[in-house]
Amino acid sequence: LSRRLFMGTVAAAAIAGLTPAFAADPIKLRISTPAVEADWHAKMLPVFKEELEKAAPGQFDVEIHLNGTLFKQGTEPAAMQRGNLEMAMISAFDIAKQIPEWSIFTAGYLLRDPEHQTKVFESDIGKEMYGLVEDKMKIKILSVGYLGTRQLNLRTEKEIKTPADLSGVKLRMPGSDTWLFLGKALGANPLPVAFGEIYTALQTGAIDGQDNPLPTVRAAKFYEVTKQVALTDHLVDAIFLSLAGSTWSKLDDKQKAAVMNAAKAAVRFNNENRIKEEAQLADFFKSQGLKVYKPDVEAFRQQVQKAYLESDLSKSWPKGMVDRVNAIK
Ligand code: KDO
Repeated sequence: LSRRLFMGTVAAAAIAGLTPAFAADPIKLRISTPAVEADWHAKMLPVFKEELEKAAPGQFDVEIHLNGTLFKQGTEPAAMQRGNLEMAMISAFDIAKQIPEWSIFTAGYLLRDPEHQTKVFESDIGKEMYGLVEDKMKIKILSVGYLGTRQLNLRTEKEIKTPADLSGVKLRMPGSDTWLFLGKALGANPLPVAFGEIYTALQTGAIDGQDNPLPTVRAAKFYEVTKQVALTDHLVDAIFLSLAGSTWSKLDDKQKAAVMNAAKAAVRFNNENRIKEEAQLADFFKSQGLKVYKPDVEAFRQQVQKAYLESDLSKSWPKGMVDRVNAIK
């Protein structure tokens, strides 16, 4: 009977003018992110969708949910692990909550620039660290994207030259221990606030400032409610375009390759555009009336690196990993 039913489905598909392979429901891939529409990691998602459609027509149904409307910032990994979400762009900070070894990539002044970041994750280090995420979190990292280099962006007037100048400054950080650690290591008084609430918190003075890469300061319009940017370059930040393991394991080899290639194309689009824009934004913010300047970056580097190396976080880093990361040229 089941065989006859199956034949019936094929016949129905044939009548509808479809081949059986296309008659199957497309695999739904919902992507949830707090990113705003104007930011490059949001703009790269239609690229992912288009590339995937080209490589595997009709086989996937990609839905893009921005502004944290589907899942709140930081809740995406758990949602993927429970089978409630197929895709997200997660951070090293999200991963470090479940895999302490990963806190190495939350450390300020470790990765040197976007090129170093890409090379590190394309090396054996990437293989090992992605493997941990696959084994322990059942999440498949498809590709790493450059989120930009994080800078201090404050609504206050006083220039920040050294970590001591941040003493008592209410610096918004995303809400997790490793993020707050970074804020503290910089010398500030860190306060957890969700990304979507930063603008209002700056406007009302609930916080004195926030840290994000310049393209995000532009895209989320934080420059409208702040007075200065101190170019501390404290974190070469990454986002990892990821798929729930339960979804990944349902794909055949061709589909897996199509998803991987689409992810790489999307990330390439993000990286190229973001790097280009990042280099031009100091002038744009100056034209908007903000002060943009270099503080004593060495003073920040020394204080931040010391804080990490002396912390409990660094005790969980894989042996020799700092040296291996530094050795990648
Ligand atoms: C932020 O909340 O500051 C942050 O930059 C943290 C990142 O990990 C990432 O979640 C990002 O926000 C969002 O994608 C919004 O750009």
